[in-house]
Formats: sequence, C-alpha cells, structure tokens
Amino acid sequence: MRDDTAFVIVDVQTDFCPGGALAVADGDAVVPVINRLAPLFRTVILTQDWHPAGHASFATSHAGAAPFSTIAMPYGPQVLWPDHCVQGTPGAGFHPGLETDRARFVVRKGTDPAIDSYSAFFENDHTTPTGLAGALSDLGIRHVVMAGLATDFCVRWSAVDGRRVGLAVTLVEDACRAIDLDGSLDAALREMHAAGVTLTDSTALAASG
Ligand code: VGL
Ligand code: ZN
Repeated sequence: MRDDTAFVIVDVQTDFCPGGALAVADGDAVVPVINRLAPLFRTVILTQDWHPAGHASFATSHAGAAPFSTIAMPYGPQVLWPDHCVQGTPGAGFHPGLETDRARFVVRKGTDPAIDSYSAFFENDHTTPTGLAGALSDLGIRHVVMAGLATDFCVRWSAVDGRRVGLAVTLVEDACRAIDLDGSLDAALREMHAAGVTLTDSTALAASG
C-alpha cells in the first residue's frame, strides 16, 4: 500500500464480539481478515471505545430508559446502549486474536462522561476533535482504509468524518460487521456512498498491492 495510506481499525474489542456486552453478530469474523490486511500498511491505527463508568450513552445512566432506545441529548439524538467498553475492564480490551503489535497508536474515544464518540475523528457533537485528523496530517496520510465494528455506527461515522477532513476513504466491507438497528446498516451504506466513501473487499484490496 502507498506510504500516504493508513489502515484504521475501528473498535475490534471484546465487548463488540460474541459474548460481549454489546455483541455485534459475527463480530469476531473480522479478526482474521484484518490480521491478513494489516501487514500491507506502513501505518496502522487502532481505535478503542473507552467509556468511564456511568457514561451518558449507557441506558443505565437514564432512569427508566431501555437499551437501544433513543433520547435527545444537547448534541442531538443518542441511542442508549448497554454498559460496554468501560475503561480498564476486560470487555474494553482488544479482541485477544487481534494482531495489535504493528499499530502506531491507539485513539481512545468516548472518554468524556457527557458525550458519546462514534467517530474516530470527532465526538458526537461533530465538533470536538479526537486528535486523529491532526496526527494523520502530521504523518502525511491522505487516504485511510477502514475496517472493524460496527459498520453502521463507529465505522460509518469515522468514514464520513474522514471525508469531511479531506481524506480519501476506502471501506473493506468483509472486514466489518453491523449492529443493524432499525435499518441502520442500509442508511449507513447510503450515507457513506453519498459522502464519497469507496467500498472494496479484502481480496480486491490485497490484490491491489
Ligand atoms: C459503537 C455503539 C456504542 C461502535 C460504540 O463501535 O460501533 N457502537 N459504542
Ligand atoms: Zn460506545
């Protein structure tokens, strides 16, 4: 892969895999695909959902609220999730099969108790940066290839925001899995297409060098 291209691996964490607190169906199937692709890149970046206990995105933080319901937050609508990826817990760790040694750095997100952060670039207020755009710019990265969990939440928001900060974005579809809540996967694919995100699969990507 060209030197100006980075592989961004989104939230491949125990809580998003089968048996985890917010399990994505077949989520662990992305691990071998991602492990195969990562050595093709000079720059590999991991994101890690990393919430303090009692985070505002947890249904348990809102009296009477059911998991997977939506509420209005000051920064817009917010889906309420089961408690997941609590800082320092085993569920917040990377999937044990994920090859993490080659990663240049880890972007932790969702650390502000009051704001969720799906995107690797901005918190859910669409304004507060995580620092990733600046880091990629420092490294001379102009193109990001993305994979991970979940296609329709953190991968989607990261891909669209990657375009927003001026990067070319390619999504490796077979290296992602979705939550698919009320049509969210279809909506994600449409939104990413409209934003100019290119879709590919791991076979085509590996063949392209
Ligand atoms: C995610 C819901 C809540 C994700 C993170 O990684 O897609 N989804 N937190
Ligand atoms: Zn989260």
